[in-house]
Amino acid sequence: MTAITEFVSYEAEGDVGVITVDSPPVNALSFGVRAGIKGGIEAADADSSVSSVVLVCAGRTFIAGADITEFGKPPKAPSLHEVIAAMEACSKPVVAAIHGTALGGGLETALGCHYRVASPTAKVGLPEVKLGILPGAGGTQRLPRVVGVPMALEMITSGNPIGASKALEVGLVSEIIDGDLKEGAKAFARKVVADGLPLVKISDQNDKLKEARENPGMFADFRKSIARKTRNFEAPENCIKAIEAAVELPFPDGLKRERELFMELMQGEQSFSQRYFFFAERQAAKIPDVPKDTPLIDIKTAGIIGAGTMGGGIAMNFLQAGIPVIIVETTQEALDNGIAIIKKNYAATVSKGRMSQDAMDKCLSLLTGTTNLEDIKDVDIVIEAVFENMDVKKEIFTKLDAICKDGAILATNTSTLDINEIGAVTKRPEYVIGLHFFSPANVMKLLEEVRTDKTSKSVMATCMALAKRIGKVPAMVGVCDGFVGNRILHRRAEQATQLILEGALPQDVDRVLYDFGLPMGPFAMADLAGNDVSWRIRQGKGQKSPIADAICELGRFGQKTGAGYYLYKDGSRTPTPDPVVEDIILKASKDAGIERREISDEEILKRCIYPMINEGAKILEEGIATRASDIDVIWVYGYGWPIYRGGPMRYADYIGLDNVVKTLREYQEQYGDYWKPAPLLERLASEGKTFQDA
Ligand code: TC6
Repeated sequence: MTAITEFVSYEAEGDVGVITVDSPPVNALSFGVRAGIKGGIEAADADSSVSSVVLVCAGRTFIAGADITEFGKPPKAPSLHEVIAAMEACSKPVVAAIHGTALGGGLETALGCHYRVASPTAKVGLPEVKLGILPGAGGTQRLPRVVGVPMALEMITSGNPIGASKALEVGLVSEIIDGDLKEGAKAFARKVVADGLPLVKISDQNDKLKEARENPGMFADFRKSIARKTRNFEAPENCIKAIEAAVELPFPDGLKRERELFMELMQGEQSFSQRYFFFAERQAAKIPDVPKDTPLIDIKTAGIIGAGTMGGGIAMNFLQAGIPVIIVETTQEALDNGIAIIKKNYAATVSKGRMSQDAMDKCLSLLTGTTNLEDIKDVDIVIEAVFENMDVKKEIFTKLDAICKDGAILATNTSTLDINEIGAVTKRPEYVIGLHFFSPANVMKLLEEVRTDKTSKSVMATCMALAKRIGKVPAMVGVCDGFVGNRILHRRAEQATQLILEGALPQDVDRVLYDFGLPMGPFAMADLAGNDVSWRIRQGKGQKSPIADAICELGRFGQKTGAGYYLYKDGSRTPTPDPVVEDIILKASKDAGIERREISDEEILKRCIYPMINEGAKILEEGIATRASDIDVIWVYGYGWPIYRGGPMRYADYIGLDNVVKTLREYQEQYGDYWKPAPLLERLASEGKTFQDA
């Protein structure tokens, strides 16, 4: 075996030259891998003992893409283009042997081979759009030449991979290899030689482009079909333009156009933020004081207290991961209702074709309902999801402590209450943790995990791993009112309310935040969540909020009652501004002695977002969040902050912390100390640093 580079080796195995990439964790195309593959091809070409070549990867996956850590650094030859060109030009058939995932540059490398074979569990895709870029090594030119334009448009603009059997069906791979992949690939390569099959250069193939050449309207239709999903994103449009170039231009010119469109994206803020977020998400899964090898608690079964909206949604996550769930309610009626809703949700997913009937049946077979708390005595983890009341939660945790087996994790889904206080009623506070799911709990990706002063490392490590198992993205935070997500949300809500008192209307505030990229503004969100919940919390705390209270006093609890800050006519979910609400707002301004004024969109945006940033800085300073990027993960996955703006903290870095401080100081002078910049923010700004340096 010859080491071509540190990460790539070449060996003649009989009459097949085998190039092996071994660059953990995911065989990304760093300089050493690119140079190694090119060198391997040259070695195979020059090796008279071999008549074909196999490219295979060691470890858990084929090449998972370009090395994202190299982006933004000066390019180092050979480029991926040169590597792929060398493979296509090889005088002997080159076969890619794919296992795990062939993604991005990994699939582009495979498309540069003359043939591809795959193991049955392999997945292939071009996920670059999720990083705000496009497949820049010929992917937009080669993929449509193999699978046709409609499927290439779908794969490249969604970034979603396809499985091996689909890849076989559409001709992206030639054979699925059961058993030893390398041996299977070698046998395939020998067959290519024995049967005298051609050295297929995808760049020469034009047949699959014919359909689009004859139907240029295809692109306009496709643009329309994804417009809502891709609102404000730049990358999907450039992906489409690049595929159009594949149809309209000869291959070399198409490649050039792809390059221009790629560079445009690569140099933009959106892709910077999306690449930042890729690593932010992976960082968030790591807790600095919890070592990687911390022993995990085996979670085989779960108990969920409360079959309401949250409890039911939480249960669905576990069922889908194949973990049996016992769900507990106080009355049979509430239990039946809760289980009926779970079934209805699954049935809706099946009817949309997103789940098979078999999978639904399997999930439901893992679900048991009970009104007897004792029935959960043997589960490995309990998640309490009853309404937000400290006394109720304390009572439940006292009972759980008495009933549940030793070593069971006791988690609460509280979004505001002090979990140290909840843990203190048990004899096992080290097993108590917050697992804050976001509504709808079966859909939202975030799991805000809350460690108390006593939560053990093993419980934390287990819950981080569990999050991944049930398809969530976790971020670990500390105890404080509202934890990270809602604490920041409250700052925005305060300003949204203040803005409508001073002169804006709900639709103005909501429009500005929607245009910024959020899925909806604070008032539409309040109407969706139900205004009665916060009304009751205010009543409990003896607090008042003139506009919100007046709206609730009219029974306008939001979408569910057909009216809230907006009207929802005839069951519609589209908010319509309502003069009744405007009157309430004008009266509230008058009562408060406020002379209403015109408020610019720019002021609305800054007034809503800058207090969030300032609160984020305080949260960091207090050690409630470990990293600024964890706050961003929470806001992207829990509240729909646009990923192309990275998160509130990354957005602040983009604006420049000195600019944020300057505006906060101006507001402080105008409106008082609420706006005082957090000391951490002041310090970073004065040192010319960013939150990422904190
Ligand atoms: C592209 O190809 C563009 C080409 C154009 C060229 C002109 N680079 O996700 P995991 C790290 S763009 C560098 O936890 P999994 C990751 O940070 C790329 N590092 O594992 C983590 O490091 P840590 C297109 C990478 O088993 C470790 O590997 N490709 C890369 O849950 C494990 O990752 C993609 O977008 C990379 N490309 O999932 C694919 N990929 O341990 C991106 C991963 O220090 N990758 N790392 O935290 C993935 O989707 C997933 O990693 C996975 C494995 C499905 C491959």
